[in-house]
Amino acid sequence: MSALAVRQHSRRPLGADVESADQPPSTSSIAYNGARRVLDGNWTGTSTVPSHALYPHQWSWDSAFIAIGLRHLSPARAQRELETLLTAQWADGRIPHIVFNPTVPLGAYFPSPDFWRSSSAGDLAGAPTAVETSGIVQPPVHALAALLVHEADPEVSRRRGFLAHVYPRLVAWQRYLTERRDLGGRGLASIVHPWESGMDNSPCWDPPLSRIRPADRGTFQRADLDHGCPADRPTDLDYGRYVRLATTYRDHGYADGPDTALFAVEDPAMNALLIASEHALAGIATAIGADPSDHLVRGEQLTTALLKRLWNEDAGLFLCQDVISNEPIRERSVCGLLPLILPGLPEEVVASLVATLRGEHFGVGTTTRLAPSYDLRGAAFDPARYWRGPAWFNVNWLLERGLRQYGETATADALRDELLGTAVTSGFAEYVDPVTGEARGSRDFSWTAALAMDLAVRSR
Ligand code: 9WN
Repeated sequence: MSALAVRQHSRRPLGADVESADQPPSTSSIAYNGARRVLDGNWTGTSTVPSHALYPHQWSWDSAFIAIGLRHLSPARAQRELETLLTAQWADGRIPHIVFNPTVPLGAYFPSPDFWRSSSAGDLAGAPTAVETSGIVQPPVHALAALLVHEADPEVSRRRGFLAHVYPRLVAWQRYLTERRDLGGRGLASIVHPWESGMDNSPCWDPPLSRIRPADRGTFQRADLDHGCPADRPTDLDYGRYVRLATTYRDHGYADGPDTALFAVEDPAMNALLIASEHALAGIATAIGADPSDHLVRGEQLTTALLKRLWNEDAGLFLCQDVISNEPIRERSVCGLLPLILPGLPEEVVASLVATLRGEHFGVGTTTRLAPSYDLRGAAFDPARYWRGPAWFNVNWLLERGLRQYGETATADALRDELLGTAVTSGFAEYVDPVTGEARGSRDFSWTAALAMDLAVRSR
């Protein structure tokens, strides 16, 4: 079934059994019902795995996106998703990028808990002892998710004391990023590992990664190739470098500081999500009767720093900054378009971001169905390989939100329809070819389902 064939919208209730002799099911209904099947199948009882085969634990930014979709299915379950993640928060405020399920065999995913050794190696940084986690982080989508989840059913949220419970934890998380991760001293957070960006294999990380001596091949065993096609996944050389970086961070007790970091990059997407979540914290503070002003001030300060440090007028998007070499990374990645989700950007910046999204490098509305993760014209572009070209649903969901916020309604509507159609036709794929929509990576992927569910509900 093509995305076009399922693109009709009807006004029948979502979630209802949609087959009828006289009217074909709408895309929204098909997406909603399919998404519900995926989310129910990937639910463990306390949280949702991104994919049973490839990613059999709980992932940090996945859970935030998943909660955004789950709020339409069950607000209480969406709250539980975020609460479960927060039980693994470290005393220094960090939310680890993976929370390991102790019942899953060690060999099912690499790097496994015995690699990270969080409860011992992360002792000084305040890792929990009751649960094993990784020691790195992922983008902070959580406060945004928490606010949206609350708004889906404020009554259930109040009854469960949801916001009062998560607010101090989310504040600690955001402060970890703004205070301990400002490795460049420029008012922005740095990532210390490509996995922290969530866009793990982006060509943006190639220049800083090239300085890293890869771990010896015999010292680790990849698990991803047992489930994924090698052409869709990172190379062994990249993996060797990821392992070296993670090992070094662990062996320094997961301590943060400009002197110990082998890799430190200011990523515009990470910082944009940090700012969006700071605005969401202001909303949460207001909802629980706390003072939102500190969050609003920080949001503004961070936005000023983002514009001053990372905006690049010639490229028409925000560029990553290599904090160690003190050089901008001159690659066009979709991470440089994600600040479109921020409110109050200067008009000329918005116009330029929208033009770049539609232009020859990303082709939205012209040559691509969904925004690719990386420049169509870039030397490293590959439509199949993990974050080096394929389109991802979470990224495009964020872009849709940004476009809508700035009144680009027709482009936002078209992107929403492509997202819904492609989610269905790809079998809720982890990522897709941005031009053909062909499925890549794993299927029945949780955030693809959750965000399709969100768009299906909102498109009615
Ligand atoms: C490493 C779980 C995660 C996503 C990331 C995506 C991929 C892991 C991996 O899967 O990363 O964290 O093993 O490749 O890049 O964004 O959160 O879905």
